Order: sequence, then structure tokens, then C-alpha cells
Amino acid sequence: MAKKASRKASANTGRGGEPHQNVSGDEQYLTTNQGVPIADNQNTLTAGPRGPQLLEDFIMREKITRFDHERIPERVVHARGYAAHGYFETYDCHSNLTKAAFLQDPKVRTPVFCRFSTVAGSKGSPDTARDVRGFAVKFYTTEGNYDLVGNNMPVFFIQDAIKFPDLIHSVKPAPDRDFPQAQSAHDTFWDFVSLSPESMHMLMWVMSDRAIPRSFRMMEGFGIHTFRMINAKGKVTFVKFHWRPKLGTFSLIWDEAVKISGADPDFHRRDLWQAIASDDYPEWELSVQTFTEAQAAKFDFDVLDPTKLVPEELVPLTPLGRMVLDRNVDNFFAETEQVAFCPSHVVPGIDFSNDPLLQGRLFSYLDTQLSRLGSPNFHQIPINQPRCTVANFQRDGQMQMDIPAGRVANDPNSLDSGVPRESHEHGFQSIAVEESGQKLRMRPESFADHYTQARMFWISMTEPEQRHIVGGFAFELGKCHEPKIRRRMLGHLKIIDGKLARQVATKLGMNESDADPIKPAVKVGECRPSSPLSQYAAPPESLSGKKIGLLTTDGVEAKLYNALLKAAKSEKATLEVIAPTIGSIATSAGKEVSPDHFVTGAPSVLFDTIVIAPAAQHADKLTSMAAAVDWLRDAFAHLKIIAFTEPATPIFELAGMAMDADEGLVNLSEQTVNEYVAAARSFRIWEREPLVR
Ligand code: HDE
Repeated sequence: MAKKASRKASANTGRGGEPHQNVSGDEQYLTTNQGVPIADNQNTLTAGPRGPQLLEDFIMREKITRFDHERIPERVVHARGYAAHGYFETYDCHSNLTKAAFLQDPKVRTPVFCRFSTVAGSKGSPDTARDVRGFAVKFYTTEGNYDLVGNNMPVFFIQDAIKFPDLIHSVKPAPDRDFPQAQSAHDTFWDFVSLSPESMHMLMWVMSDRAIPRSFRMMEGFGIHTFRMINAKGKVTFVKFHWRPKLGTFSLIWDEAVKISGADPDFHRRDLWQAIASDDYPEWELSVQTFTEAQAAKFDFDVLDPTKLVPEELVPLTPLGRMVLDRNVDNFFAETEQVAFCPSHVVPGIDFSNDPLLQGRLFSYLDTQLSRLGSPNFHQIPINQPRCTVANFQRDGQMQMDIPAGRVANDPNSLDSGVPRESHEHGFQSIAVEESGQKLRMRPESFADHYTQARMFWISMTEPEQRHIVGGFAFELGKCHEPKIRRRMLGHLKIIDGKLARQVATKLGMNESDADPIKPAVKVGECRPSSPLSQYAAPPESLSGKKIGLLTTDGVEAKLYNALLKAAKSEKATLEVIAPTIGSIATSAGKEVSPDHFVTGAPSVLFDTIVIAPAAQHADKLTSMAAAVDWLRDAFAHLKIIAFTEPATPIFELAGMAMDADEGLVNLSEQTVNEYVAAARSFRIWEREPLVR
């Protein structure tokens, strides 16, 4: 097994290598990859000071060749992602449900590596694009690696894996012009999904706030497919996996997301990195919905259909344990880029179902790793290495890192003693399910209802959430140039809900009668709202994990500044100071403060709530800046809680805004900081929205 690369070394020290040192051991040498010390890393070998370069310069050639080969193919989907290390702790012994080792002992901490991602955009695309987010967790268990490769939405666009390349080609940039990047708002995507009614439920999720999360730390995660668990006695249970964030589930507003894409394309990764770097570790609870095959047979949808969810009113969540992310990666490429998730990586106690999307995924991920990482030995890359013994007779291949000893590479054998043997008792055993039937290409009839759960999602939303869904559809369809696509989609929306279709039609300048007549394959069923689907029906009132932006100037009132700092700390929020320039300012008590940002570099979209508190004698520094006025206007338009002091009055005047427009505007002094914090916990003033948009 590889020795861990030295954490202290900043240079590439090679596999298990120590930094090269001089004889006295106090200095680190730069070397070639062969370990030869380098005397000059600034100049290529030439014939004379102004002469041609010499081919024999192995140092220059090695360095440039290595550079030329730095990139590996980015992931074909989920290319843009960010990850962190952490651990998983089970609350209890879940032996009634599963024999999986990591779910037995509450005293055991199982290491995890968790990668969040967008789906459509390439590696350099902005974090806040409207998209599904990947939520992939690798558990390094004592019985091998278990990968739970999920998303932040509980359903998917398609029912059969064979449609995946078409779905992804439709959302990716068009092959002739190579745009648009990281966007679904274009003809090919809407043409494809409007011709695939099975996408309707997922489209409701993707047009909702869920597709523009506030933070990875404030996102739910779902395994989507139905899986099976089996316990030591052979009892089998169907399960659906859910991750719920401790901070609650929050989202951006579309206009905010668009502006953040420009102001900070790394918004989500920066947020996760900063939280972990400042020891504010994000946490999620892992739960399952459990049901038997007999129960599943009574549901009015098929649990093998990945476009359906199991409402929590039907099957409540059973909490299993918690995941904490507490360590940023040391090297993005080595860890985040090279991590290889595969839904086929399961451990004894967990098994698959016949969900046709899952079955296709079981093939795809291993195959993609071979293309991306280039070798069947990808499991030997440190981030992919199991933390338990790996012992078998597979051998050779590109980049073999181990040096297996002995003459035997076959099983069974009687030539070597002490070689690994299969174990019926401990080994992974597929659940012995009986399967029979004709060989055919056919979608089951039980998958035919594409509208009932889409409607359930719609009627479960609060009014603001419904507004945003309408806005999402109108924006995306408005970007389609083909009127027939809009007409077709309107036909689908009419089946989901009349009000939804009417509102989208109005925003598109269409009439309901423009909708294509579409006949559902089966009658749309009755459904009731399911409250856990709404993010804002009962959100946690909390500032935890959120960011307060304080726009101020030199001479900021010291007592107020200290009170805000204290409040932020006790709320587990962050206070960041924004000043006219990045140069130091001093409080009224003379204490030096280094601003975190200057106002043109940090628009208010980067903060959850804002305070505008310039010193009276320097307020003109802000009023002379258009960015400061936009700061206020945007925060108001994004429904944020805004606190201000008297010297901020001219900024309100320039913005043409009243200082008492609603209860989200708080006149701030050292004494009213608590009042402001209480208001800010509510996150947004939804009643303001119809007035500003
Ligand atoms: Fe993936 N998916 N996917 N997917 N997926 C990949 O594997 C694929 C699907 C998901 O952070 C690829 O390593 C097929 C559903 C995540 O590294 C690839 C189908 C769900 C990640 C692939 C699906 C996901 C991927 C690309 C249709 C939610 C990122 C690179 C059957 C449950 C993992 C890679 C990471 C990545 C194939 C559908 C989640 C090509 C064929 C449904 C979170 O193998």
C-alpha cells in the first residue's frame, strides 16, 4: 500500500516520496521526476546566450512535456464540481435493516469524500447556473468502498438509461456553434424534453428554486432510485436515500444567481471551502424511507420508476446517521478531479433494484472511469483506494502502482499458502431475487403516468415558489426560437395545472389556446400536496451559515461594529466588511479594520442580509459610487433584510427608496442589533416580491 505523500511538502514529491534535501537536511531541492537535483529552473540550455535551444535539455523537455499532459478529459457530465473530506457516524445499530458494516456501530467513524457538482456546464462554468446538482458520497467502509451517487432532486428526467446520451446532448452546447454553455434555456433541450413526457416531473424541479441553491451546505441530497437493503437474517427492505442539511434548504433568486455568475463564478465552491477552513463544518442527516415489496405494490406509482418519488406522508423518513465535512482537499486535481464514483460500488447489506435507469448507470460509471482516468488501476489512485485490504489476482495494466509478489495469479490454486480465498460468509452476495419474462424492449405500463407527481409538486409549493417556477419556465421557453416548442410545452403544462399554464402563457405573450393538444397516455391521478417538497413552507428561522455584508467607511461606529461582530458570532453567521476601497479603515475608537472587499468588487448579491452604516463624515465616499446605490437597490429587489444607520439616508434617496417600505428595513443602532438579527433570521421578505418584480 502506498505511503501517504508528505503534507508538508509544497512541491510534487512523488508517490510516497519525501522532499529531496541537501546533505545537512535543512533545505528542499527542486528535482526532475527522476530525482535529479535542478541547478537552474529559469533558463533553457542554449548554444551561447543568444543561440538556439538544445534538444538535449532533458530538464526543459521533461517539464514542458509534463505540462502538455496535465489535463485529463473532464467528466462528460458533472464536470464542474467541488469536494471535501469528512466522516459518517451511524446513530444506532441498524442491523434490523442491513448488515452493512458502517451502519452498525455508533462508535465508528467512517471516512467519507463528498463531491457536489453541476451537470451540464463544463469544468470552468459558473457555479450558480440553473441545473441539477450532483451529491456524490464515497464511504470508505471496513468492507470496501460504498458510493452513494445522488442528486439534489429526488427524481430524474428519463426512465431508461438508453435515453441519457440524447438528454445530455440536448442540454449541452449545440454541436455546430458550441453554445450556450451551462444552460438549459435553448431549443435543443426543450425540444427533447417536450417530446419526452416522462421529463415533466423533473422539469418542475429544475424550474424551481431547487436548481439554484444558496449553498452546497444548504442542499438536500437524494439517491433517487429505489435500492434494497438486506440484513444478516436475509430480510430484504426497499429503501430510498435522503440527505438533509442541518442548515436547512435555501435557494437563490434567479436574478441574484445570474449576477453572482459574474461577480463570483466560484460562489458555491468558495462558500464550502471557507466554511470548512474556518472550522464551521457542514452537516447532513442521512435517512431512508423503508418499505416492503408488498407495500410498494399498493402505491399508485411504480417504485422502479425514477421519475417518481415516495411522498413522505406515505412513507416517513427513518434517520440513520450524520455526515460531517471537516477537511478541504490538499490538491484539487489529485482528489476532486481523480475521484471515481460508481453506483456499482456497493457493500454487503446494500443491493440494487430493477430501476432501468439505475441498471444502466451500473454499466456507465466504470466505463467512464476507464476513459477519464485511463487505466483499470484507477482504484489505486489515493483518493479511490479503499481503506481496507484489497486482495485479488487481477493484475498488470497501465500504471500498476503495486508490486504483487509471488508466482501465482489464479484462484483456485494450491501453490501459495496464505493467499486470499473467497468467503461465502463475509463476501458480497446478490439478493436471490427470482426473475423471468420475455426478452423485449418495452416500458412497463406502470411507468405511464407522467403528470400526477408533477402536479403534486406544483400544488405543494408556496406562492413565491410557484411564482419562481412560472418565471423559470417563461425564461427558458422565451429563449427558445422555435414557437412550436413553446406550444408543445404549454400543452404539457396545461395537463399539469391550468393556472401554471395560463401564467406561463401570459409571460410568453401567448394564449392558453396556443397550447398543442396533448393527450396523456393514462388519466392523470388525484393527488394531495406533500409539504416536505416545499423549501419555504416551514423554513428554519436561522442565520446560521449565512453571510452579513456590512457596507461602511472609515470611522465606522465602534460600538455598532462590535455588536454586529458579536451577533454574527452567536448566530454562527459570518460578518464581512465592504468599504469604498480595500485599504484599511479605522473604527470610531481607532481600531484598525481590514475590509474583506471593496464595494465594486463585492455586490450585495454575495450576502444574505446587508447593513449600510457609513460614518457620517465619510458617507459621501459611498454616495459618489454608483456601486453603493446598486448595492442597496439589489438587496431590496432580492428581498433581503436591510439594516441602515442615519448616515445611509442619501444612498436611499439616490436609490429612490423609502426607508420604511416594509418590515425588512431596520433602522439600526447599537441597541437595535438584536431586532435586526431577529428579522434577518427570516431570510427574505416574500411579500415584497410582487412589488419589485
Ligand atoms: Fe450520472 N454519470 N448518469 N447520474 N452522475 C456521471 O460518471 C450516467 C444519473 C451523477 O462527482 C458520469 O464519473 C448515466 C442520475 C453524479 O464524480 C457518467 C445516467 C444521477 C455524478 C454518468 C446517469 C446521476 C455523475 C460522468 C443515466 C442521480 C458525478 C463522470 C442512466 C442519481 C459524480 C463520471 C462525481 C456522473 C452516467 C444519470 C448522478 C458518464 C448513463 C439519475 C452525482 O458515468
